[in-house]
Amino acid sequence: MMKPGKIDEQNFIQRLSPERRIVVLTGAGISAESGIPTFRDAQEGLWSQFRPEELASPEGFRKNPKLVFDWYAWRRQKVLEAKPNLGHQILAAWEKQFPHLTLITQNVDGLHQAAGSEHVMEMHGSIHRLICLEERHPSPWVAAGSDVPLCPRCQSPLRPDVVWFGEMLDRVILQRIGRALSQCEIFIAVGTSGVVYPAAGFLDEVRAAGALTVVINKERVGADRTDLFLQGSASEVLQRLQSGWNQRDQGTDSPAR
Ligand code: BJW
Repeated sequence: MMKPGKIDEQNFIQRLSPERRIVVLTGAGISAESGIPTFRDAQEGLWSQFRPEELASPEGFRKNPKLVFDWYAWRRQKVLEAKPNLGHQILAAWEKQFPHLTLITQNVDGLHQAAGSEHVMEMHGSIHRLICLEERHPSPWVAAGSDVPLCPRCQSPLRPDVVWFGEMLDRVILQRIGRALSQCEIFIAVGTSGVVYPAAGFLDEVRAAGALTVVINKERVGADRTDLFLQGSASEVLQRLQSGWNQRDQGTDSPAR
């Protein structure tokens, strides 16, 4: 394994190639430039008095379903008003440029798909769907009245189809993620605080197995655990990598092995 910071940006661009098995993991930071509050910023205003675990957990929902439902309805409204940004668009273009790229997102906003990414692994579900609490019957979104809406089939409360703290991730998605990570040669984490498992463990896992790792974040998060740390906004850094790749692709440089 390389020591942290052992590779520079130019060297990384040289190593990119359509043959490489690349995994990109995105977090809330990539959608921040679309005006979507990051997960930990989403406790703003009205919601600032609550801890994330109170709003994003089955216990929180059972204790105060209307509060949690309203928080998700507020966040979903922000998402519906948002547009994907350059960061999402570049990753959508990478899906075509790099045929062995796997895009895993912790985000529930659907903005990667809105930007044109066709194969997105939404590991924490989607804010655009509802399921019922007891049987997980799917339902389209319905607004809450004075209480949370109920499942038309079994009358249990409807909740967003997202993965809350203490809940298991979808088994099939986990298997697909496991396969992608086991084959991964280049791992890029974009805009995630790296505190929520299992996603928080991916970087160490692939790095220990010999993959090259890159972390992109506005703050110095994870800089000491990765081969390359690029500080800046997701769209700015991805754009820089994209132009470096375009120049290399049009030039005569051959990829480093
Ligand atoms: C920018 C930027 C810009 C801003 N450009 N960057 C092992 C050890 C310890 C605990 C556990 C463990 N395994 C499991 C657990 C328990 C728990 C957990 O991880 N707890 C931790 C808090 C310690 N995990 C679970 O419960 C998971 N389930 C599970 O593992 O099941 C088995 C099990 C259960 C119980 C015990 C043991 C095993 C499920 C986790 C589900 C997480 N769900 C949420 C809510 C989803 C729905 C919703 O969105 O409301 O997912 S929580 C929340 O965090 C959300 C996010 O997807 C996730 C990650 O957040 P993210 O994306 O990193 O956002 P932020 O806001 O934290 O960070 C944004 C970053 O962007 C910052 O760094 C900024 O600097 C940066 N940034 N602008 C670039 N423009």
